[in-house]
Amino acid sequence: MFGISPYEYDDDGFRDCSVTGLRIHRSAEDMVKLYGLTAIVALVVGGIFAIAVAMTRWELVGMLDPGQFYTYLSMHAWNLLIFWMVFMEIAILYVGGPFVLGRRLSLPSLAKVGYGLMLVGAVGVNVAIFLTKSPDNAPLLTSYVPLPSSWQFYLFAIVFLLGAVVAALPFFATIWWERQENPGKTLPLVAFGAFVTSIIALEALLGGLITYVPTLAWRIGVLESLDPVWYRQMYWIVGHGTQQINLVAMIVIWYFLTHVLGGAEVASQKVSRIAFVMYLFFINLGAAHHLMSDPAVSAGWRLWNTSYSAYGAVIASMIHAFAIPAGLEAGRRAKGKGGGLFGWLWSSPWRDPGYSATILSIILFGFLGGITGVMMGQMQLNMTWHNTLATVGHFHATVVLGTTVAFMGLAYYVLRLVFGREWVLKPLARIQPFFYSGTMALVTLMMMYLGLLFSVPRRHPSVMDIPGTEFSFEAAAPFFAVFGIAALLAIVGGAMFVVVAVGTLLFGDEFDAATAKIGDVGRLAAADGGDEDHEPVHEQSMRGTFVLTLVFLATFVVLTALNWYLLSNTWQIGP
Ligand code: HEM
Ligand SMILES: [Cu+2]
Repeated sequence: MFGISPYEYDDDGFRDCSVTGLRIHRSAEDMVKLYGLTAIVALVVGGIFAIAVAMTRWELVGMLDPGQFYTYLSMHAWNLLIFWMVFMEIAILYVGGPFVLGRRLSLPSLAKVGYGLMLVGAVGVNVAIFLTKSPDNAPLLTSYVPLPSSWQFYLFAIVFLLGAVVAALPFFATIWWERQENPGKTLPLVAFGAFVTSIIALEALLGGLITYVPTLAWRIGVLESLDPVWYRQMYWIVGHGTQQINLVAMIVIWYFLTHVLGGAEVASQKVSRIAFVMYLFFINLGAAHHLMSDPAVSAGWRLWNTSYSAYGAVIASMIHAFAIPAGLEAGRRAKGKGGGLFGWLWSSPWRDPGYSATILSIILFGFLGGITGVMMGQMQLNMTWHNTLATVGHFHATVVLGTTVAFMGLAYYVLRLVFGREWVLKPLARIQPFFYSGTMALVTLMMMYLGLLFSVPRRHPSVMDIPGTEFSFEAAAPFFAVFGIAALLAIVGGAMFVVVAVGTLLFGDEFDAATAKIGDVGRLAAADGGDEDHEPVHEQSMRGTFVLTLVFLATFVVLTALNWYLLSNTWQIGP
């Protein structure tokens, strides 16, 4: 497909990847290309709208008027959070299933039908949002009832969700055939993680259909009314669920790329698998953390959710957060790559954008996205975060610093290993992950400060005041200046990725695995089964990771204490 792959396939349509050792079938490879490229188009569209949205929130520029702001914000959210991510995730399923298992993609025509539906849905949603006219409202991400959006918006959202369900079916069929033909074999960890991702995805997508089908019926007058409380509960099955697909897909990439590029060896596959299974049980309960300040939901449900259920998923995340760096440390020590406390980390291949993106994603997701998520997921602390810019800071730390950066890292390797092209503009590619995540980290921090210290609201085009009141946010202006400049730089960082990716596709030389530098473990075959001639991984020290864990714990404690202190200052108690 696209006629730009230099690879040759055997008579059955397979080829061997000399870098990963995977046996790849053309049916899956073509679809990975198609979905991956479409995702990048969505990233570009959403990124362009980021400029206008950020430059409106920076009052010095004040780009859009209130009427336009919500339309642009909705375009930003749907293209990035939904279309960029979900197209990419289907590609990841096809890598995690057929690629990793060395199989052809089952039911390939459904992959095409699914793609067609998703594309029609995505284009339709874009047009519907862009043409929104009163009395309809731009939907934002949440399209909360009873505010009406255009019926076309709901319709195309349904088409997209349906398409994604159809696109997931070939993955399930591939796994099913694998089980039929090899009943005794366990799935490799990456395929197992992809399988868990797909089950969470299916739950989320079905939740989305349960939400949007009645909403469409209501909008076109078939249903007289729709209960807003019901809507909010149902909506967050898909709203939260899609974020958990992002999370689990990102973690699968972390395992995959630290292994292929950095030589990581997971210390206990069993523990990592258990952590994936815990997600299945607990992650959906987290959906209620979006309703922590919602008066319609009972306090009992909120307490149960915050105090017990959510932590089942948090523990699973903590297990991965330990297992991945520990696997990297042990794997690299065993191969003699760096001693001392952190030698294994400093010596690792930071100049490889696939690798640096992965490590930056792990660190920044953990420290900025993860810690803030657990804090604001507590019923009490939620009161200081809810509906302020701090919330937006939190989720840009998860979906941008975490998922988007990890997806970019994977995309660098899809360009090389699937499209068979060597990167162009290598110096630019080398700094891109650092530049993008560094500036974006600043953006998220500023959003958090603005929200927590000044209570600047989210989703608000008029920044320095609240219209109709005496209220002024003047004191926050310096933070907005840093935010605005960092946002512009972050957009440049995103554009750098697109320039390298598109340039590579159009002008890249043929990728030569024999001479190219791939991480620093060379041509490590994923299929090598760990029987290389190096020291046993289990005998390696993991003290570096242990120290990092203590630093993480300390940060967690300090930030939580600080947040409770800020909460205690919110209201004066007593005379
Ligand atoms: C350079 C990159 C980016 C910048 C500068 C940026 C900036 C912003 C700003 C200023 C807002 C509006 C805050 C408000 O007024 O409430 C926003 C909202 C949002 N952004 Fe981004 N963003 C970027 C990338 C992304 C990416 C990559 C994603 C998803 C993967 C994303 C997802 C969202 C979502 C879901 C919203 C909220 C929409 C809503 O409230 O309904 N952003 N962003
Ligand atoms: Cu959530």
